[in-house]
Amino acid sequence: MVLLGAAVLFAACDRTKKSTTETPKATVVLPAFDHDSAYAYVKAQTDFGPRVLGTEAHERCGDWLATTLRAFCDTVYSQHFTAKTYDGKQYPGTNFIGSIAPEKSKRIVLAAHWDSRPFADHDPLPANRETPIDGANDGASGVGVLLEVAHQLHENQPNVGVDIVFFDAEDYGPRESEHVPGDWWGLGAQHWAKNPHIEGYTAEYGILLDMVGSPNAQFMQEQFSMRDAQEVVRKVWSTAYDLGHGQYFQNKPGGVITDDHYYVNKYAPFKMIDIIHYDAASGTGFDPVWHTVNDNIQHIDRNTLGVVGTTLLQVIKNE
Ligand code: AHN
Ligand code: ZN
Repeated sequence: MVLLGAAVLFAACDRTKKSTTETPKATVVLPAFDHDSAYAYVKAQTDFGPRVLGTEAHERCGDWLATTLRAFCDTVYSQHFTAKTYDGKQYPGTNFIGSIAPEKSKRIVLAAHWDSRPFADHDPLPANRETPIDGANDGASGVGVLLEVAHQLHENQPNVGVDIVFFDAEDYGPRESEHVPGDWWGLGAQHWAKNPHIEGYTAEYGILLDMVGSPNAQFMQEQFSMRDAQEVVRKVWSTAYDLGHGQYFQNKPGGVITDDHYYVNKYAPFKMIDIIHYDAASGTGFDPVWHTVNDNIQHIDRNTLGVVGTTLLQVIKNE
């Protein structure tokens, strides 16, 4: 009887929670976003193997990204640069920019990084710590969501211009055990922010996606985003809430993260926020597979990709 009582109580609590944050109201129409398609785009990237600077997998995935973007965007730019990494090496890097409705002056940037980390320095097993990672979540998830967003915007032209930006060379920062002063993360974003694909380019604002594919991900309000573009954070989080995605987009402060958006905010003439999975309990602040060999396609949940994709499409529709 006690057990049954507890079960009923639990179910009641669960229902209350759902009705306030999860179940869309009858009037809410979710924008079309095919989470299976987004998932297939994530898998297509990880199928190349780790997209580490200087490797054939990296080059082949880059070619595929440009081709795929061309199917959905009016203009695609491949911006080549030299990535000078913390270990004294130099690699060819490429940022891809896909423009939708390039004639429109009011523009929104949607971004993610497409390279993957050369070493799993946070793996619990020391033997794995030099292994390059698939970066299914750390990299490919954001790109997969944005390719499907581009696909949907191609079917249904937005009222604003949209630029989809895939940054290279985000994740070649020093290992956790190394201490190398300098700005070694976000090399592609630093290059683009200082050298935009069009001279004098600017946008209303930008939204960066990073690690948007874990099951039941939680997106807290990242603190550089709040410092630099609080009104954009509020707009995105309240849009997600209105769609019934309040369980994912939580109105709570997240980490302080030196991600690609940090460099855009430092060097470009507009501000960018970061939608990034935050897990205060994991020890790293990110999800438990972060920078481990377990950041692979098995870890990706289509529902999370769908939540992020529909939120972005609704934000754009509201502009
Ligand atoms: C650091 O924690 C130094 N950078 C977070 C940026 C990052 C790495 N995003 C994905 N991988
Ligand atoms: Zn990373």
